[in-house]
Amino acid sequence: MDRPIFRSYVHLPEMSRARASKSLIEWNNLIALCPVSDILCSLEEMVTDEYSIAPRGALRTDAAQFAERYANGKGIRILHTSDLHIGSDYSHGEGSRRAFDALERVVGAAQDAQVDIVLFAGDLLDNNRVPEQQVMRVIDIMRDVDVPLIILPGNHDCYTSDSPYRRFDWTDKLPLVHIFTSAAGELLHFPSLDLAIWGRAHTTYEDFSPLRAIPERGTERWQIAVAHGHFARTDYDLRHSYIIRPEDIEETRRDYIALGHWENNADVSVGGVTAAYSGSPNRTDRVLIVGIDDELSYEQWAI
Ligand SMILES: [Mn+2]
Repeated sequence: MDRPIFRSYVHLPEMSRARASKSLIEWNNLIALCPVSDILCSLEEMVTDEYSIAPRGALRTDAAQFAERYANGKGIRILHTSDLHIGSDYSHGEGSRRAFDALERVVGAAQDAQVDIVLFAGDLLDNNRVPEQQVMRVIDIMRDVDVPLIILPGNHDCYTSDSPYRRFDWTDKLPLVHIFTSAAGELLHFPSLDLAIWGRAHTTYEDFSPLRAIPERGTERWQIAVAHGHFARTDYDLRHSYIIRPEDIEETRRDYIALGHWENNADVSVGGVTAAYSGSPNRTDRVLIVGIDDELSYEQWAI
């Protein structure tokens, strides 16, 4: 299989829908020659390019500048990232190397920004067959984080019976890790931060609506939800799985929705609800830092 030809179509950010359709037809001729995981990853990338929505806010490259804002010691900082796809071997076997490199830089950013929480909004792992050696390497890298690490299983690393989140003991070496495991949703409470975080794990490969019918806000001042799915702006988008409609976001009444599934950073705020895709740091070389003092905002952080 000549992968460079296959992937050449997915790196055209200006690709029109007509050209994308033509590419899809050409892809169909290649499908028999490609591992399914390659096709899924590349389709995700193309969809992301086609639906790219501009990120919001300035790109920070200076950690000190950010720290200054919180110099008074007040406020909460949360690092939001997603879609590292650890264990992916597409892209000439470079996928895993890039993903581990990105994970190390994410951990470095968490330390530099002195965040209170690190949030992975799905697809940290590329699939449920990621070997033990790679999972242990992930855990080893994460050991440098001394604040709560919250992991939402996405559609690639869904919490099935053979999930690496079940097969290996994450809490042994990461006492502050929390992995969402419930299809019904779970609410995590952080009393010292006056904050709650709600998340609903992907627990099967079947389709569902990640933000539909989420519970009312809790009693804490700040309410965040984390979800892994596809934001649909038009009926045309409804052909995708894991749909998040604009009204789903607005009806959460949360202060922030930390989204994953798209490879690019995108702001999809609706009404009074701030919502953003962090994008994959493997590709964007950035994470989002959510800052909460008297109000909530987020900034892109180059890593
Ligand atoms: Mn995904």
